[in-house]
Amino acid sequence: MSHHTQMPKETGLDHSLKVLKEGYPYFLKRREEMDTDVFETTILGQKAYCLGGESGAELFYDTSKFKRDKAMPKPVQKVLTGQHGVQSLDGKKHEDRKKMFMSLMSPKELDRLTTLLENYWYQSAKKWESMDQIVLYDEVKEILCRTACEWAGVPLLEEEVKDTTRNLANLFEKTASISPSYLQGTHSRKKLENWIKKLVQQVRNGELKPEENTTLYVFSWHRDDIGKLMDEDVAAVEVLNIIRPIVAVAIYIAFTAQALIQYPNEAEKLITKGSKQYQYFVQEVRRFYPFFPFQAAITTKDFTWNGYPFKKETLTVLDIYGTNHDPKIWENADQFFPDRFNDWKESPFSFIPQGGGDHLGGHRCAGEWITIKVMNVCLDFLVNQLSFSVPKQDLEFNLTKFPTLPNSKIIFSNVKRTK
Ligand code: HEM
Ligand code: MYR
Repeated sequence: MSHHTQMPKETGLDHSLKVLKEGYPYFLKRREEMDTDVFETTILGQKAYCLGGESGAELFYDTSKFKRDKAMPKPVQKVLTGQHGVQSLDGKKHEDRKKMFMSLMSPKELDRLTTLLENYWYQSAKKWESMDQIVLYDEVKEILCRTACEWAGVPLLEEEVKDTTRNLANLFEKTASISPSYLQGTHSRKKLENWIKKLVQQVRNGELKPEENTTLYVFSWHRDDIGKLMDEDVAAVEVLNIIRPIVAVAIYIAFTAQALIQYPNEAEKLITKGSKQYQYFVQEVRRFYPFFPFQAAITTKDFTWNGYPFKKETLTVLDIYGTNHDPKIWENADQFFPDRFNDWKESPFSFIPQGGGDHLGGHRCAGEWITIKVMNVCLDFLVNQLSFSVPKQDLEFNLTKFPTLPNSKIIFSNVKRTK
């Protein structure tokens, strides 16, 4: 007989509004109050388990107990992720699809992306020299849109750059906003899916011949375990699952710049301490700043964990932000301190800005290495290849916006290239 204990529980009717009102810290606040890595609450009109901390994350990524099919709320699918993509798959189907994504992530392909990115940064920086001031976040979104499309083998004309950047950004900027802004998100998704779907058709009928190592080629010709090509709609969703999040790295670049401005002592160390310090800085930006707030799954069976009974078919939420700020894992968790990564004992479940567990065997972010690479390249540019002034501006960020961003979006003036 297993011994059952009552799971800590937040009482009351439905707490969805509290999640929206309190924002990123909602789950950690409850976990600290109840001193627990797991508690039960009611959100989206249903009972839900909330997991966080190292032990909670480890449980969440146990694929014998949780599935992703139908876990993501529909409004999120209709804007951010699309439907029937890798995020919603389980078991063998997921493994096959995830292998397809990870096949793009070789060091050689990351180098190709780096070269494109450096080139577009350089061109933009030249343009900035003749401007009074720039909004860094907006500029970087455009740089990353050009980089992502070219890297993915997706043709993009100069006159399409502005609209495409805006539509891709709408997918992650408007997901969690209230209408009519949300409707712009659904509209952008429809447009983008139609666009990419046509390109997949053209690849398949031979009208368009992207390089064989590119996303567009690989995804258009990928055959699953039973030898079937993906539906055109699904192929479009998956190509967007590459180019959208590359553009979203702009949010981390805005926070990187915010950190350079707010923590001049840490910025100074980059100049005196060399390349390892860049890696610590990037990791600390990913830990410290709020981005992907939480992830959802559904229990596949009844089971007991640490004495707590879990019921089958129950929504379960992983607290990403709170795990990265968990005082049980991180000393002075609310301080920006890159050197903490100097002697960090690497664990797949304590540092989870882009999900935890395993890339191939689980749902951990397929683009984590791209993200880190892009952030390193941009940090180097900001520190070593540009000079700029920082006019008075509002650098705060609002913890109740998903995703959030420094309010000013980072304004630079007097931008000059130093190399
Ligand atoms: C999944 C965060 C960038 C592609 C995820 C997940 C998170 C995440 C939290 C879900 C993990 C889970 O389900 O347990 C982020 C953040 C990024 C980022 C904060 C910064 C911008 C990227 C990039 C790419 C990418 C650059 C591709 C080039 C994916 C894909 C998945 C995913 C394909 C689905 C994986 C699966 O379901 O197996 N990401 N990501 N992401 N990410 Fe990212
Ligand atoms: C991407 O996949 O494009 C990168 C990260 C985008 C983050 C957007 C976060 C706001 C949406 C909240 C979703 C909650 C999921 C249950």
